[in-house]
Amino acid sequence: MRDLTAVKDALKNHQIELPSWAFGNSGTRFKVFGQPGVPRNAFEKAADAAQVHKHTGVAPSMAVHIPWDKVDDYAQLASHARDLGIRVGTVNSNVFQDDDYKLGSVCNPDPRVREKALAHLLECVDIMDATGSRDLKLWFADGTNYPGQDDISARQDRLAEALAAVYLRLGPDQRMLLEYKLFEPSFYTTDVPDWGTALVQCQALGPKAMVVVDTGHHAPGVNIEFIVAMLLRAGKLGGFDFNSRFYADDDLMAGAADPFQLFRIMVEVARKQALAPSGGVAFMLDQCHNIEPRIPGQIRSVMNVQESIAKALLVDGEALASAQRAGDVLEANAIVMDAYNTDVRPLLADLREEQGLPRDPYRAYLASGYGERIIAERVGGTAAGWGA
Ligand code: RM4
Ligand code: MN
Repeated sequence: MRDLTAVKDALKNHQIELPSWAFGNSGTRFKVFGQPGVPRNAFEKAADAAQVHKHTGVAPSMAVHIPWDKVDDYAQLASHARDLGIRVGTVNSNVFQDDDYKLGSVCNPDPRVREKALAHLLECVDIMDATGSRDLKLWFADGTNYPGQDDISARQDRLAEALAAVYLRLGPDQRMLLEYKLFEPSFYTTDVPDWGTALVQCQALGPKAMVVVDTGHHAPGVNIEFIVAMLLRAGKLGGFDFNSRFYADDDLMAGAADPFQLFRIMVEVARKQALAPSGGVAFMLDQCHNIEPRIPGQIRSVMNVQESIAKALLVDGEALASAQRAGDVLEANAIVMDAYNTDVRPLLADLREEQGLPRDPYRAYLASGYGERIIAERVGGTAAGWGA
């Protein structure tokens, strides 16, 4: 059993970033079920994100998505967030919702469209300068639907060219995180479909280019913790987009479908000492709350991530290493399973209490009255949602 003080210290230092878009209305391509009290703009999203931090104590930043979170003055948004006790985190670019991007953005065969997409990515770096954000997250919907539609390798060249231009624009402390996704919206080829493609593109750029692992972006059955171990070994794991899936990119609450997978991923991260902010891994949520209330849904996700980390930290590293050296398969597996099967909820509740936080952030939020207040106050205007 690990030293509990060390486990608690690691948990205290760990930070989880919230996605602004989780607070707006979202849905499937069939229907968006709007909810009352939803934010109308990025400022109100920040207020909701601050509630998650207030009750959990571990979510001090909110990622923004441009143009969904477009504001006139980004420095003002950053200072508004600071006043609320949080900060603006990763800037997510969006080059997938404009008519021009039908055949792709930075991989489009038309140079005019490529230039337009690149200009948006560079604008996102300007926004990072204004907000003081470290990371630019790049996810491209680019790909093709039919064999022969475009040249697979020429599209990689166009991608590399755009990424190189963005890379050059980054400040000394800024990074770009390249995200991969197996398919959707493209169904035949996707230009960044997997960690191999993302890694090859990032390695060609340099140390400020890192790979993001979105847990929902793999084929069923893929061993994500293996990918995480490989990226950590290469020094290229820039961050996670946590969400949970049963089938494809379901974007459900982290840890909902397969908490054991989340634990196995965290074991790899914890064993490489990459949990602390100094490890350079951004732990972000990327979720949509289609049917459940959004703020408590985010709180639940944060708690699920925390529980998986606490369990990962409970793995007895020395005993595991010695069982592995001895080739004791059953003992090594038992050590990992003992940690997973530990109920860490009392440990986390005690830790929160020691920090002056509620023992149960989910119930504390429900009792706070904030949910009722925003329903009463946020009347009129247009509720934030996808497709800004
Ligand atoms: C993508 C990807 C990106 C997210 C968009 C909304 O599938 O996960 O990270 O920004 O969805
Ligand atoms: Mn994502």
